[in-house]
Amino acid sequence: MTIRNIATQPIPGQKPGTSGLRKKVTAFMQPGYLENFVQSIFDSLEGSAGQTLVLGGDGRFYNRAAVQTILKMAAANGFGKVLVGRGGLFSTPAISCVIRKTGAFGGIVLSASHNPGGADGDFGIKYNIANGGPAPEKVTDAIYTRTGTITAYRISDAPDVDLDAPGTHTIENMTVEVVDPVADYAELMQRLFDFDAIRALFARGFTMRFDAMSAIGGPYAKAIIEGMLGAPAGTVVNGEPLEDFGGHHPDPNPVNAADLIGCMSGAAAPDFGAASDGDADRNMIVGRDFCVAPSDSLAVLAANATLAPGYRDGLAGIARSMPTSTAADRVAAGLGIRCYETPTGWKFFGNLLDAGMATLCGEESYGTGSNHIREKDGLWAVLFWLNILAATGKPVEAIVREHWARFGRNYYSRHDYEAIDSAAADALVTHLRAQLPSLPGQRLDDYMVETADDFSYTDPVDGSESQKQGVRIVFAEGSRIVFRLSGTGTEGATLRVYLERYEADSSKHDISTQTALAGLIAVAGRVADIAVRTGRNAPTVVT
Ligand code: VG1
Ligand code: CO
Repeated sequence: MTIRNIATQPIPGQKPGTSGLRKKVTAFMQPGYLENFVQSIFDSLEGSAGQTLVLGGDGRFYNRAAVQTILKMAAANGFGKVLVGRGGLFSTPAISCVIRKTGAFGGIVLSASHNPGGADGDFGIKYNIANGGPAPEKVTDAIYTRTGTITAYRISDAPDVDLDAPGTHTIENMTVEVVDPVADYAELMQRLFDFDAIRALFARGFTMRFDAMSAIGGPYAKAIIEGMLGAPAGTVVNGEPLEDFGGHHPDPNPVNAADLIGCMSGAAAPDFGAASDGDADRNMIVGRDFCVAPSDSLAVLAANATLAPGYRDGLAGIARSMPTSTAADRVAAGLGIRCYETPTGWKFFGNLLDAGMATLCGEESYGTGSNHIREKDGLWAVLFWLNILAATGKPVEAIVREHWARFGRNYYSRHDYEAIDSAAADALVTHLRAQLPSLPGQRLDDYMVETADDFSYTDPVDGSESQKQGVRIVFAEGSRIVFRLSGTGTEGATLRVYLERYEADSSKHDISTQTALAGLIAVAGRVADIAVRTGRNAPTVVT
């Protein structure tokens, strides 16, 4: 075995977005593409010599090859040990769990998460720091800067490691330990939730359908829900991780998980439905003929948190991303705790969790989590719901309706315009920004603008600042429209329009969401000139 120094040159565009670097898998497979980025990560770290790294991915196309390359590069860059999931697999929450549990230096997550996979799909890579969470912007900025000056990468010419053989292997002076990707995570879940009560619920005949969308959530859901909690075999469907996710788009929402939504309708429907995304950090919660909006899910979990053993002592605070509905704020106010508003992306929750300022966090994009790890966690949310269902004996819909009756309902929807022209998207945002000073005090149809700004965030823990995180127009009585461009897409630009309207009156909680928001949708279209500027008459995806 020898370590080689391979000459390379900077490859433009290796800028991490909302959650790591995501590109078409064909881009990642270009010579030096992955290597340049990985070397830039390693060059940006201080004190990594002899340290432990955790490594794995969601099993999408190119996962195995990328794991082998990174192992050889980690050895050549002086790491002492790498813990890699069997088969090169780890869900994003499980990597976070293992980094924390083993006190590792950091981790590398291979995933493009909710983006499609396969030979024509997307690939991604993300660095996580010692707290188990995604690297903050200070670190990702340093990595990106390094990609612009890199001249060589270091790699061992050792043979491939047998990733299917649990146990210890060596590359140069580095140990590679192939570990069970599920065990530590399952053990943590067992400590947070009342497994006895959930087991008794299933024993009473409670039925569930968990759709893992042929992604990495399957092995975790099978081991925990069917294995430890005794749900019948077959409760978890699409439970085998496939390189192309079986052609599914592993982004759990009612559009992409239409099959699950279909199964949750009618008299034969199971009591409870759930799905997770490519890397198993997102969750969708479904009752019989009833979809739970992610922002509502966060609020319901917060309001009922003390039913779960891991949260029995209550919450220190709640955090949500700015575009997420303010339903959680109402719960926080009721509990007398703070609700923090952060930019989009889980990396902004890390400091609040580390400082003990927030216990639960969530995003409107089907992401929920807590201080148990530093990533959002799909199965965690599903188990939390199961715990609540077991403790209350009520169906999903009743729990949500009672929540609305108590706190009011935040009608909420996100409209995505995918793969639009990048220049047109930028111009649309510029046009919105130009209107910001004149909007407050204006009446737009039925809505009076109270404030309008481009969201900027100052981290209350380290004072770091993030600007231009989304244009928001806030109306009297709490209605909002937020516009931002996606930072995870790989084709053109994606415009996200977030719409929210609060309704306190419980006799008005039965309107369909799009009808309830129709007035705001019209205002959004006009203010941003969406149809003309995007060339689209309707959004690509409505969630
Ligand atoms: C999207 C979501 C955001 C989420 C991010 C990563 O980002 O809106 O809330 O944190 O994906 O989720 P964007 O920039 O495309 O809006 V995942 O499951 O891809 O790690
Ligand atoms: Co994800």
